[in-house]
Amino acid sequence: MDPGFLRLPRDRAVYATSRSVILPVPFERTTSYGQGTSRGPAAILEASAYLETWDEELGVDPSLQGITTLTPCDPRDADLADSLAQIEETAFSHLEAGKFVVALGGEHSLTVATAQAARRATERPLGVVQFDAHADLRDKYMGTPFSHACTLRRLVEMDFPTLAVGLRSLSTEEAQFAEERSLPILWAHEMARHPDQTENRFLALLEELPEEIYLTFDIDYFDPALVPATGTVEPGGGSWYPALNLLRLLFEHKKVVAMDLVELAPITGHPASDFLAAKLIYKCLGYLG
Ligand SMILES: [Mn+2]
Repeated sequence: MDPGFLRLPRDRAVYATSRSVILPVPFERTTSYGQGTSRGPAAILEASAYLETWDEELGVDPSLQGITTLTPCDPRDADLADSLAQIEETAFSHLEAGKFVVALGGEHSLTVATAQAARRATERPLGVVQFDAHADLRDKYMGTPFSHACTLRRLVEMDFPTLAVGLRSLSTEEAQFAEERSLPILWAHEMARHPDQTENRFLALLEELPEEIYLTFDIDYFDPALVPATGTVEPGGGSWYPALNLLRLLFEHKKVVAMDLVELAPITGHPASDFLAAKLIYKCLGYLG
């Protein structure tokens, strides 16, 4: 059994009084290059045990809000569609109970399930904010429409308004689809050229989205010099504090109802990426307030 998130004392990890739940989803079926995202949740939980719970930026201890770590949701005997349906039902049950759900991937394909669960639970329009190197707008990839490379395409087709941040890799087909649908995208090259304008542009694009938001954070958003432990690395990604600033703005300006962190593929002996992922989640729980 993995330690719970932050290895909290028992009274801060009681389900009934927890504001948030951590849902490990070691789901990996369609990874195309590197593998190992199924080991992501355990690595994040392990690293989280060594984090300090005091947040020096916020001047509070966000763990006092209560954080329960759930049994992993790992429907590995079902086919892809059934697996996603099981993940959706699991996430939905906790959202319906009023919890802020943090899904730990696993590969990006699980987001279709968790975002849909969040929309059913809120019963209102739900925007999706995606931090990612890749557009994930393919119609099909390696024979399946449920691939990690198709996640945002499915969400757009399900009428989720989206905002993508940090993109720096997509196919011609994906670029055409984004253009046709006028999808809002904050490109990595623009963020690099005009770093002083990034926050204002992010806020302006955010304003166009519904009040309630699902956050999907693909760890390959970050530069691989900072986070090498992911399946499909792309140079030129984000760094730590600018990413935190954008996340803080997101939580301040919108009601984020659930989130995931996906595509961490731990490298044995190099725990820096695992620690970054664990801390990123804890920072988000602090911004949730
Ligand atoms: Mn990606």
